[in-house]
Formats: sequence, C-alpha cells, structure tokens
Amino acid sequence: MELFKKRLAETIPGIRAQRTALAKEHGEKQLATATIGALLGGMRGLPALLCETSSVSADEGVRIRNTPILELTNIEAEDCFFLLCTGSLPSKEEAEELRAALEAKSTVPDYIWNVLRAMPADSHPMAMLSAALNTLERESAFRKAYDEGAGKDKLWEATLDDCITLLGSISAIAAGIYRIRFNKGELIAPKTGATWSENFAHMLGVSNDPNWIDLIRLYLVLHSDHEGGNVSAMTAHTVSSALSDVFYSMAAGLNGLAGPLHGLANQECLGFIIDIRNHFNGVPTDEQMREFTWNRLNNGQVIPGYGHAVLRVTDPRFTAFYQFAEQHNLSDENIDIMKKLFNIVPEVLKEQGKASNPWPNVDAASGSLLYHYGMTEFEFYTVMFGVSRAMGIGSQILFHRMAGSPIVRPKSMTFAQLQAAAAK
Ligand code: CMX
Repeated sequence: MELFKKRLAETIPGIRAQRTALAKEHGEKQLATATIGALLGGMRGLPALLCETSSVSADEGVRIRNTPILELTNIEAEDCFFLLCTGSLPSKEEAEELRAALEAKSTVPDYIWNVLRAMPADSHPMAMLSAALNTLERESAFRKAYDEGAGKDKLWEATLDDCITLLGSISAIAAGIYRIRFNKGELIAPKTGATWSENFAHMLGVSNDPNWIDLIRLYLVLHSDHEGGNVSAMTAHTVSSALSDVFYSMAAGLNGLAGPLHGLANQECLGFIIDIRNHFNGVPTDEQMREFTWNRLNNGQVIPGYGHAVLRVTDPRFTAFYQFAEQHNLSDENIDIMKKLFNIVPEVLKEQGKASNPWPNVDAASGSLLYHYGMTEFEFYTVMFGVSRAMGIGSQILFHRMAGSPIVRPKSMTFAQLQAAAAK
C-alpha cells in the first residue's frame, strides 16, 4: 500500500495544522446553543463532530468529499474508498494497488467460517457479520503496533492496514454469511483480477447478469458514507476514539446499523412492499395504496423508507436506484409497488403532517432491485449495506487517527440538573 500511504502522508500535515489552528485560534467560538430540547431529542442538529469524508445537507443529500453522490455513480467501489480517505480519485496505479490489496485479503481465515457455522441457524445475518468482525480482530495490525509502543501520531498507518484487511475480508465474509445462513451450498472462493464489487458479486453467487454485477457496484458506492452523525458512524467513531482498533469499532458501528430506524430499514422496506403485494395479490390501485398507507399510519407504524433525520428532499441515492431501474427497464410487482409508493406516500405523509421529511430515503428502492435479480432473502439486505458502509466508517476512523483526534467524552446530565438549569 505504498502509493496509498504516500498519498495519505502528504495530507497529514495539512489536516493536523488545520485542527491545531482551529482549536488554538477559535476554540472558544460558539457554534450553537446546546438546548434542553436538543439534549432530550437525540442531539438532533447539534454540531458536535468533525467529519471530512462526506457531508449531508437537507436540500441536496450526501456529497462524498464535496462531490454530489449523483456525480459518482459510475466509479468503482474501491475508488470510492480511496476518494473518501484522500479527497481525490486514485490514479490508474493507485487504483490497481488498492484493488490488488483488497483481493489479497479476500481469502478469509478458516476460524471465521468455524465461528459462523457454529452460530444458531436462525441467527440474524447482522449478528453473524458482527461476530465475524470481532473474531477477525486478532488480525489487527493496529493493536500490534500499539502494543509495540507506536506513537499516537504513527497509528494511522496500522489503521489503514486494518481497513484494507477488513474491507478485503468483509465482502467474502458477507458472501459466506449469505451462503451459510440461507443454505446456498458451498462457499465460493474469491477470484483473481476482479474489482472489489465484481468479486463480491461472484462470491455471493446470486446471478451472472452483468447488470446485477453493476448494481452491486452502484449499491456499494451509494451506501458508502453519510457524514459522521448517523448512529453507525458516530458509534464507530466513539469506540475508535478509545483507540479500540478498526475491527472492534466497525463491529460496534454495524451493530447500530442493525437497528430498524437505521440500516435495518431496508429489510423492513422490502417486507413492507411484499406485504402490500400479498395483501392485494399484486399491485394495488392508487386509491388502495393510499388507504393502505393511511391504515398503517393510524396504527402508529412508520412507512419504511420514507423520512430522514437530516434530508428534506428525495434522497439522491433513491434517485440513483430509481434511474437504474428505468435505464434497465426493470419491471416486476415489487418494483412497480416501489414506484407507486413514491407517487403516493409523500402526499400521504404531508397530509398527516408529522414527518419533517415526506420524501423517500435510500432504503425505499434498494431492496426491490436486489430482489429483482434473485436476492430474495431480505434479512440479508442490511449486511449488503454494512459491506458498503464499512468504507465510510473505515475512512472516518482513519481520518481521526490521521488528525490525532482525542477520546470522545461529552457531558451527561441528570433530570435534576436539567430542571435546575431550566429554572435559572
Ligand atoms: N412514517 C411515519 N411517520 C414518520 C415517518 C415515516 N416514514 N418519518 C417520520 N415520522 C414521524 C416520526 O415517527 C415522528 O413521530 P412522533 O413525533 O410520533 O415520534 C415524527 O414523524 C417526526 O419525526 P421526524 O423528525 O420527521 O424524523 P426523525 O428525525 O425523528 O426520524 C427516521 C427519522 C428516519 C427515523 C424516520 O423518518 C423514520 O422512522 N422513517 C422510517 C424508517 C426509515 O426509513 N429509516 C431509514 C433511515 C435511513 C437511514 O438512516 O439509514
């Protein structure tokens, strides 16, 4: 990883200088007021984290290193990781070095398969992914470097090594989980000379359709990062700030992704689409769809795939998947229901008036596309999300090691302290 490390090393003095200068010259400047409402409301909107890899605005969605995600829909997934880490796309040589490094790590140690096979047959695939990453921790170069006394400012190199081990392995582990958990037969060995996403598609063994392989690439790019404040990124950052290595931190972050209000929503979304299909024995009319979604809201349930904590427009990642379906003329009952929901749900949510954002997020479309090509086990979908998000989380952890960020330690307050503060 010489070229990659060289590129990162060139950026470190600038990153550290910016951090030091901001802290020294403007450390006392106020960014926002920490209200009791923000404390009670999941810290929504409270600026409290540094994230350089991507940013999310309410009116545009995610930019990776300041490039709108819709301008990155043709890049390779590993190039996206390089972009997240360095701020620019790799040269041909840098891209090949990274591709080969990931390939070299795609043969997973046998002890991982033993652990996964020993887990109960009905384990959730996300629990399997988390267990596998925690188990893979023994390969950590970071822990070794730390134990051997590497200084804090040198730990980023071992962090990058861990990211490569983890990313190279996570696609093979995820594919293995798919095959073990859903009785798909023997594991499929990685192949040589393929891109990271092609290899992932190959090891999954779902389809050889070139459009499916391209969908996997697109899927990995679109889900790669979503700034630093979402549950999985923030959790991983907190854990890694204690100098826990990438494996511990990633497993912690992905445990957050497994929650239904975060990454598990894509599983729930497809479940919702299939419920609609079964209920109406096909695609409902607009009127039936309106009534169905209203009933769900009146039951106190959310509409999966709609709304967002930050976005206030249609998620551009939804748009990218929608465009993929249009470009490839994909049509089946699930895809038709996904499209119909897009026509009906925003209206219904606006009418109800509770959701701050009535528009679809990424999860509203992704599952129906995976299902279309034959990945029908939707309990697996959050693992797909996790493989991709490992790029963003890994690059964020790396950034903080490069920047020399300190341990995370905000202040908690009791009800009594809040009441006293309120009385002042
Ligand atoms: N359907 C019904 N009600 C919704 C809704 C939806 N899709 N989205 C928000 N609301 C409701 C909330 O439940 C909340 O109701 P209460 O006041 O009764 O608690 C109210 O509208 C206000 O919520 P909000 O400020 O709009 O949204 P939050 O920032 O609190 O939550 C999110 C954001 C994503 C959890 C929420 O929109 C939701 O539950 N959506 C459905 C699940 C989903 O698609 N999650 C995937 C998110 C993408 C990701 O993070 O990966």
